[in-house]
Amino acid sequence: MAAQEELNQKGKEAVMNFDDEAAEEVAKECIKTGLDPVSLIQDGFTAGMNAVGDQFEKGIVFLPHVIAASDAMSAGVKILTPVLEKSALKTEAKNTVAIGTIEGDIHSIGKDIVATMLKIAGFHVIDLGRDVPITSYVEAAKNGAQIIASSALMTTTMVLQMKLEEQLKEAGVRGKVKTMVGGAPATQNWADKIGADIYAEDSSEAVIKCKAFFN
Ligand code: B12
Repeated sequence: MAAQEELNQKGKEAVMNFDDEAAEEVAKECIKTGLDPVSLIQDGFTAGMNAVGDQFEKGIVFLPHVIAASDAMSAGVKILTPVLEKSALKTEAKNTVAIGTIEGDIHSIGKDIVATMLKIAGFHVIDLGRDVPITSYVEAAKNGAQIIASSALMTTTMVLQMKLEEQLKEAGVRGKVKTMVGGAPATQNWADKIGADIYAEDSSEAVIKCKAFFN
């Protein structure tokens, strides 16, 4: 197995074993050996998180396990983030993306990854956080953000992405910004239905589509 694959597998296992320390160790090993941190996040930690998500859906593990797995993932990502952001400083940040997890939704892992990858790609990213009131996105649009990005992980909260479209229109700023939606339940169909400009399935696609918008 190639070194990167082996490292990713260790990252996946650390998350599946709810092991913060192991996740941190894998992250440190990644930095030390000069392997790709983006691959470790996407093909290692995220793969582990998705596996735990599947087990949760099947009733094999329960909410405390999901919390423990997401803590392990966050511990690993936290070690990698400064390294990732260092490479971002080399590019000149000029285009602004305001991103947050929508009102009522506290799922932040995916949103954080998208925010980090956009930063690495040279965007100026305003992270609004999670459980973000619609009014905060509207404020960001008024204050000059060019892309308003919202994450929703639940079918109950994704409807608020539609409300966001409406409130941007009501505030008279919809024409000034592009909107981007994402999160597990969101699809291209959903984006089309609510009138969002960009849908991306994952962080790599989000970067490609945001770059295409500015070019
Ligand atoms: C981890 C997790 C949690 C953690 C969150 C920790 C954190 N800080 O984020 C905790 C334990 C806190 C949690 C809580 C809850 N959860 Co939860 N959770 C999950 C789980 C297992 C994984 C989500 C995750 O982090 N995946 C890994 C990341 C990397 O993937 P991602 O989020 O999909 O992000 C990627 C893409 O979607 C995309 N993306 C994400 N955001 C954006 C934004 C933009 C703009 C773009 C372009 C792209 C993009 O790019 C990302 C990177 O590739 C999912 C199951 C699943 N398989 O999705 C359930 C899940 C989302 N949770 C669920 C539920 C129900 C809950 C709770 C209500 C549980 C409860 N009974 O209390 C609460 C919610 C409370 C609230 N108000 O929000 C349900 C939602 C069901 C539904 N369809 O509505 C799911 C689907 C599980 C299930 N099958 O029941 N959860």
